[in-house]
Amino acid sequence: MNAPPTVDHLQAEFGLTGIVHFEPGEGGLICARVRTRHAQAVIYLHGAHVTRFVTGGRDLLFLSEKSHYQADTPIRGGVPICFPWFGPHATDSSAPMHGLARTRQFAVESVAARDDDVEITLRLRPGQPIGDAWPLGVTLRHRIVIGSSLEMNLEVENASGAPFGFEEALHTYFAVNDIHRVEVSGLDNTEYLDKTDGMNRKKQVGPVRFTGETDRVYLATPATTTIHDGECDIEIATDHADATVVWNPWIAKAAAMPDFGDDEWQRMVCVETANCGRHAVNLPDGMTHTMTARLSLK
Ligand code: TA6
Repeated sequence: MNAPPTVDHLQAEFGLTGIVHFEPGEGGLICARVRTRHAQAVIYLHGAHVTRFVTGGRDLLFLSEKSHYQADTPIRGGVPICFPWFGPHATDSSAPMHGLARTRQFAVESVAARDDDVEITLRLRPGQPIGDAWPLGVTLRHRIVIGSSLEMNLEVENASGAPFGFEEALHTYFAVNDIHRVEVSGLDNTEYLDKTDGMNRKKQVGPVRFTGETDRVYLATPATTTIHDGECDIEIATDHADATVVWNPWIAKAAAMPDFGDDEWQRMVCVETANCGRHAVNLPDGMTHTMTARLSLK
């Protein structure tokens, strides 16, 4: 298997002067720093992980000050990619939470500047099957467009010779001023599974508000939700995503996470764009599925 490219090689092949710069980031992990007319962003090759997206003077993403930056651990915050399963593995309790992609280094497939936007495509194509969860011939691409909004396209290409079933999520951590003042609209009258209450099925009435640990998988969700934090609104527009996961660990769970500050629960909320559970994808051989989330400051 070829050695991963060096920072210098990546900068020489894909760098764009004054726009995209590849460099060692936290923990020596390689990242791309992106600067456009409308926004700045940071994207790690580790997990194809967007860790920052700053526009209108505000970073839309939360990044834990306690996050680890090492090859075998996901970065805490930003936009972790959950693939090819969401949550615990269905049968293997020793398998990592949220799948395999967020702790693997992606390759840079392309970098392009288009008008005021930058598009970076990162690719993960294991050289051999990973268990039976990721057969040979399945390629995962993360096509990220940095513009006045952050557009993330998670593309699964199946050339394995057989149908491929998977779950996926863009597990986005949003920065908010105070979770007690946050409302998430767009999920009214939607059914959800309450993971804090034995996965009981419930119906959302009005906007989602936060008064304790919140961990819900909303089903058959509308394409757009909006986070209101009292100072600004963040719109999440999606394509080909049938589930939305809403999570805040609150006090006890925050204290139990070594890579998360004890008080950081007050300044974040996860609103995740997903296809999981009954909305898992079954992709025929020869087909490609793309799930999109577009984050905009309103
Ligand atoms: O998306 C919500 C969730 O599944 C929570 O149950 C919690 O486990 C969270 O993801 C974070 O998971 P992680 O493996 O990143 O610590």
